Amino acid sequence: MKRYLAIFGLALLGVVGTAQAQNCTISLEGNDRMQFDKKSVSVSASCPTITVELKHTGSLPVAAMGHNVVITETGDANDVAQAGIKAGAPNYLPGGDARVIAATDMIGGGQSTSITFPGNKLTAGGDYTFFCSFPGHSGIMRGTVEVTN
Ligand SMILES: [Cu+2]
Repeated sequence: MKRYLAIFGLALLGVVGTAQAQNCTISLEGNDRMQFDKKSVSVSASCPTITVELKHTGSLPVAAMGHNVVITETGDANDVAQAGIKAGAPNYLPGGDARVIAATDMIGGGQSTSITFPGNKLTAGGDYTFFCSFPGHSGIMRGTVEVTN
């Protein structure tokens, strides 16, 4: 009987896990070859809080190979990246820009950083992009943020 209960319990956990499937963390790695480890990430707009984690797995200093993660609507990504270059070091990000939905600190090799933002800043099914705003990086270091409910 105990065994059946255990199996039933596991099955139930499986069903609940699938039904919620809420992903509240975006986790990315950047390296010394100017690459993120993912081309797309998925996150749930229903999360009260979304965490963006960035780990720089390289060894080059932030001034030479800095990485951050900036999230904007896809239509704003190029303009925000340009504004970031104008804004200059160390963050390469326009201050107080409403088009920036979320942005981590700029970090160098061996460092990690994370930020949180409210899930309701995203809309399920919307068209969002993540990119690195370090000069020259956003063309390659970018990907899709898929937003589910
Ligand atoms: Cu970068």
